[in-house]
Amino acid sequence: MSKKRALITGINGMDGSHLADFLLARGDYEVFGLERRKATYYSPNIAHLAGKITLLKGDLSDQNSLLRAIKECEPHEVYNLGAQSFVGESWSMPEQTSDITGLGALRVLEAIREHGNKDIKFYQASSSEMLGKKGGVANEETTFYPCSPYGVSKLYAHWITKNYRESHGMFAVSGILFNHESERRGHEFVTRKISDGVAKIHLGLADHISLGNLDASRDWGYAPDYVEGMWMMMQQEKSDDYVLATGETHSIRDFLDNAFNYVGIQDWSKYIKTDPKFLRPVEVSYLLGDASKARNILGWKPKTPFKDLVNIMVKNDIKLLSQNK
Ligand code: NAP
Ligand code: G4F
Repeated sequence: MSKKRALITGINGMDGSHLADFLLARGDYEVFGLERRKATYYSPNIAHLAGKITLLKGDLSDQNSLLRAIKECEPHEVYNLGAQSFVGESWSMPEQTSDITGLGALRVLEAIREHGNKDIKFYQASSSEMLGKKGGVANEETTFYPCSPYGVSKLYAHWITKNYRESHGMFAVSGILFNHESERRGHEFVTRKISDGVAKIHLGLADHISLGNLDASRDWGYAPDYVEGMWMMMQQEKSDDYVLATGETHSIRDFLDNAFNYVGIQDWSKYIKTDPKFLRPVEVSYLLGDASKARNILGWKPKTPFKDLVNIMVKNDIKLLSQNK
């Protein structure tokens, strides 16, 4: 039986690499990854996939490169995971964020439409950051109130995905994913900053971590659980929007508690410095998702409890730093 072909934008990001692992482990996919040009060729998240996936050069700001990638790969499924994904940075680069995170989705949809194969399925990586200031428990029906250039860009991408579903009859899914993390998370995000910082303190390589607002709460899950949910959405008869979330929310302080407890430290206050440069012009204080629709229709549920997620991340950073010591 011939394999399905999946094209993943953002292949070397956290989710892109986990999705590639998931699809390859299934055994019935050939995986293509879109990677933009960079000065060095080292991509740690996909180093283990050398020879197992095909990398195509392309950029979400360049329409023709996307069309060429679609033509070369002839995909059955396209997962648009590429983005300027760091909320904090979106205030310093609002235009670039809108171009890549917002218009990038439109360009991928247009490349698929231009290519003309109506059977290609499209997944858009939408975000709980679109909910922004809403507060409370959110599901697919909750009104959006984004409050960062990133959130606004994601909302454009979310709506253009729905629009292409409705106006062109495309199979175009939007996965509204709440925060998910893993040992492959970028170092500027708060969870990785903490796991890396705690590992350094444990190994005597640092004496503090500088952070911003410790009171914000996030619905944090484990990324490998979430990429399975993305795939499940793409296997449905009809395309739709789905929330993926754990249904639990924890503050940054809770994350710190768990991370420091893993290395045997109960009172972590002397290891944390607050630095105003990590505060945001507008803060999303609280995110909590209701993934009932995904549970009922897709049969998806998160498998990794919060405590395990924190332990996986701290353990991995201790291992990485010990190897490099
Ligand atoms: P990530 O690790 O930051 O990965 C983003 C990827 O996008 C990277 O591979 C990056 O490539 C690529 N990219 C950036 N600009 C590009 C451009 N101009 N052209 C082509 N590729 C470009 O993000 P993630 O956490 O895996 O998230 C995956 C997607 O889900 C993102 O769209 C994110 O916004 C969204 N999302 C994430 C979460 C979460 O909690 N993780 C929740 C909801 C939604 P480089 O390595 O070259 O920079
Ligand atoms: O880790 P964060 O930067 O993630 P944030 O802003 O929630 O965004 C992530 O999740 C979104 C889904 O809701 C994705 F769409 C997005 O791509 C990304 O993956 O910040 C989490 C919280 C914020 O409240 C922030 O103010 O942690 C707080 N925080 C406190 N100190 C910090 C820091 N965040 C960062 N990055 N660095 C700090 O020092």
